[in-house]
Amino acid sequence: MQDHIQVTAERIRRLQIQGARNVAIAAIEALENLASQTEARTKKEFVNELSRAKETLFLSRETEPLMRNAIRLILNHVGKTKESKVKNLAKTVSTVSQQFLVELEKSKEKIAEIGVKRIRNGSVILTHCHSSTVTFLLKMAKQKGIDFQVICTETRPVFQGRVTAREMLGAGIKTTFIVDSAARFFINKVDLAIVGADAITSEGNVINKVGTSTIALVAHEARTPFYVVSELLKFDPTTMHGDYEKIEERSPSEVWKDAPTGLVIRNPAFDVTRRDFIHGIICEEGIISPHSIAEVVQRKYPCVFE
Ligand code: RUB
Repeated sequence: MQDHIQVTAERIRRLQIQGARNVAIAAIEALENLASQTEARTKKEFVNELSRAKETLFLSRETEPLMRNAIRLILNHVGKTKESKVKNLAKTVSTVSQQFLVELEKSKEKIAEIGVKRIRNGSVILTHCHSSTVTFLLKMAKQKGIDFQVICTETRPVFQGRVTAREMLGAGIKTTFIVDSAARFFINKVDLAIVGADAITSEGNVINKVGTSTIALVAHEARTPFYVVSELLKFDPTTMHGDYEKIEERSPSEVWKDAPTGLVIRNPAFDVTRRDFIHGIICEEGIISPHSIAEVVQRKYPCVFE
């Protein structure tokens, strides 16, 4: 029963499923699949099975609060229900998962509708890595007939920027591809920098693909607005209690396959952009100041703090 969970976790670990939102969706679908095929005979067995799946999925990547919040939410529902029949509990997993996916989709649309208003004819937008939330927003802008262009960074070491570039071209958006270190060179031509998020801390700092904070600094110096687009559920509740967001460190071979022996290679997947460099977080509740994130999440998703 845990096979599908293992496979999904492995695909997430290997970046075959990439981007916080896609990772969360894959994890939810794997849980649903597990529930639908369960052979558990009692509620206890079923809950144990879900908990094991949770552990495996949580271990797949370190910096994934959206996935964690989604799984917590689903397991919370199962834990709280008075229902004891496994068949009905499995149905609960399916219903809650489906509701979650619908809400996630709605949030993405809402975020795009809000963000699109910041894109004007002639705008040049800089983005980093591949965020499905950012690309959805940009495609919506194109569909609305706004004439703008995109600059995307290649995003070393595993080049997720190429995914963005292909997607933008496919949508008929004029796109320029640059190496990460050229961000400073181009920033004065940029009207708006927009990036996604993997995690948001209680202090309003944003964790996203490594290199994001450099772009934020460069944008700050050039007085270019820097926005983060993110669902509120990327908020990490553990940071409220003093925990630091864990920054995943990936294999050195991603950076240099046949590196000389003895060379120390560091490969953090994410970095932290301080709230002071973020003009606003565009979320499903509107454009908010990073300072108010905990309050807004508390209002919309109190269960995250349980
Ligand atoms: C992806 C990345 C994305 C965020 C947001 O990193 O940093 O910007 O996950 O994506 P990786 P989305 O490729 O290491 O997963 O908006 O799709 O959730």
